[in-house]
Amino acid sequence: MKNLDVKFIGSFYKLNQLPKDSLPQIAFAGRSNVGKSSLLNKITGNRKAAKVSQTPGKTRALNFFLINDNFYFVDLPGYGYAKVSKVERESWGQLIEDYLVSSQNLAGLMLLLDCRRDPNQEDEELIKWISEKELPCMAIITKTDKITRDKTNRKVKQIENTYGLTAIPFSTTKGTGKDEVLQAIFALVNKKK
Ligand SMILES: Nc1nc2c(ncn2[C@@H]2O[C@H](COP(=O)(O)OP(=O)(O)O)[C@@H](O)[C@H]2O)c(=O)[nH]1
Ligand SMILES: [Mg+2]
Repeated sequence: MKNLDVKFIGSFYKLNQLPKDSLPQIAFAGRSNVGKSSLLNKITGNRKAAKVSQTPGKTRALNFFLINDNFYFVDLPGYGYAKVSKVERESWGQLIEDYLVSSQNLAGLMLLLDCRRDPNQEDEELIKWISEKELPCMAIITKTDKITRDKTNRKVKQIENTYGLTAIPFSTTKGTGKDEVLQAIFALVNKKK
């Protein structure tokens, strides 16, 4: 697939700052270090997305990227970072929940899960919020180059059976899953339009 055209739109800390147009939005979530920036790099074929998302300060914001002048990627703050205070952690959670619950243009959530870990409480909360809204949620199982193909298949089945989500295995080093993730995203965008 061709590279995507990526334009950084802004980092937002409050819902009333978000773009007011009605273009579909695809949100990306996951605990910090799960491989979200690497995935955004890989699927867009563009370093801009990940670079912005790693700028200090912006890691706590909703980072909006306009893709192909047609829809948005919304990079949600990573969670579960040990050095962060409880109060700070709760305020991020609140921003994410408010966004997921209130956004009219959200086409779906891509939830990144490390293949070697079990989903944590925050992962499960996200799944709950999005399913209460009856919005599509897809799991992306990251870093699958770290485990065998057998283990990857078992992990995919486990996530699908436990949460009722479609799960896509992904690896930035091997390039696994790029086309599947992009296809899923385009399908969600077209469904929303
Ligand atoms: N082996 C392997 N390492 C990865 C993969 N994706 C990300 N990483 C590594 O995991 C670490 C965190 O990645 P990053 O994209 O910054 O995670 P983020 O905090 O979720 O944005 C970095 O050291 C990456 O090089 C992958 O598919 N395979
Ligand atoms: Mg990152």
